[in-house]
Formats: sequence, C-alpha cells, structure tokens
Amino acid sequence: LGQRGVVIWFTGLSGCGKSTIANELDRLLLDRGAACTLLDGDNVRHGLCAPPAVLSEEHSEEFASRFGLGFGPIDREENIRRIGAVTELFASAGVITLAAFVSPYRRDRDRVRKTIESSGQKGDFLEVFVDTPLEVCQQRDPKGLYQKALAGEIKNFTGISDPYDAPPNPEVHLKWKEGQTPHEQASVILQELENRGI
Ligand code: GGZ
Repeated sequence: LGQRGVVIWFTGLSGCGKSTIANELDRLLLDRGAACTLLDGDNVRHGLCAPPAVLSEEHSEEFASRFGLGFGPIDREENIRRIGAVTELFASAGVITLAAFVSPYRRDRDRVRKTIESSGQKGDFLEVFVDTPLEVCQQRDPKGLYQKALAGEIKNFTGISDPYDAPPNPEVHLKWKEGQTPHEQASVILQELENRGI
C-alpha cells in the first residue's frame, strides 16, 4: 500500500553488467513484495523500438526504416525518449521501474530525469552509473560485438566509435571492483533505496 513509483535508470557501456545487476535488483525487490518491472535492450529493442517489419511482414521497407531504431545519435535519442515515456507511465502507477540501457548521451538521460521529476517529485529518478572500465567490457565481450566494432563491422559502437558521456552526479556510482558479484552490486542499490525511504 502506498508504494512510491520511482525510476531506477542504469547507464553504462555494453557488457558493463547493467542488465545482470538490474535483473538481480528486480529479484531482490520482488522477494520483498515490491511491485516492480524491468525494461532493457532485450525486451525493448525487439518490441517497442523494433522496426515494424520485424513484427509483421505487411509493412513496407520504408515504414520499417522510418519507425525502427538503430544506433545513430537520432535513433538513440528516440530510443531513450520512448523508454522514458514508458517509465513515466509505470512510475506514475506506483511501480518501481528499472531501466537498463547504454543511454550514452547525457542530454537524453537528463531529459528523462526532467520528465519523471516533473510528473512526480524530485528524487523519483535515480541514475545508477555502472562504471566498468572499457577494457573489462571488451575482455568480457559476451556477444562478440566489441570484436566486430573494432573490425569496423559495426558502426557507431559506444566506447569504440561513438562517445559515452559518464554521468557527473549519479545517485549511485557502482565503480568496478575485481571479484564483486552482481548480487553485491544490486545490494548497494537496494541499501540506497532504503536510505531514501523507498
Ligand atoms: C552500442 C550496441 C550497438 C552499438 C548493438 N552501440 O551488450 P548488449 O549489446 O546487449 O547491449 C548493447 C545494446 C544497446 O542497446 P541500447 O538500447 O541500450 O542502446 S542505447 O541506449 O544507446 O539506445 C549491445 C547492442 O545493443 N548494440 N549495436 N552500435 N550497443
């Protein structure tokens, strides 16, 4: 009863651990009986932000290229705008909403923050910077994307051929430490939520 809807926004490089930590936090919150939900690249880029042609063969190529999102700056901006709008809907319904996206541009993240704070209150948007060094992400390379980006097979790849603006003042800064588990990192966020009375 009376749960406050907030947005917990994870940002960081591909392979930094955002989705894993967000999934872990989601589980910890569910265990505590919280109403929460998780949005990440896996469920959003294949649905809300996928080219319509992926969803139905009846759409024309042109329609698909107008509405499906890639990784150019305008596409990323639109991706984050759509996700921001969805997180606002969930949060205003009292749901703790976890969003895990590279979201490399500070301006796009700050816009979502403004949207959330203006429809709710200050403190309803918590930015979590998953600060894992590029070298570590590159070494993990679970999908082989860094290798492809370095070979020039993927354009505009964050950290390689596209910039990442680190958040200057995130509410939670998860600085990478050798051997730390996603569970430990999620627990740091949970503690921060408790400290803030969420
Ligand atoms: C960054 C890319 C790119 C490029 C494909 N740049 O590790 P992943 O695979 O699972 O997470 C990355 C995901 C990024 O999608 P987002 O929606 O989070 O990006 S953004 O917030 O910038 O809109 C990566 C994969 O998609 N991927 N191409 N060029 N990541």
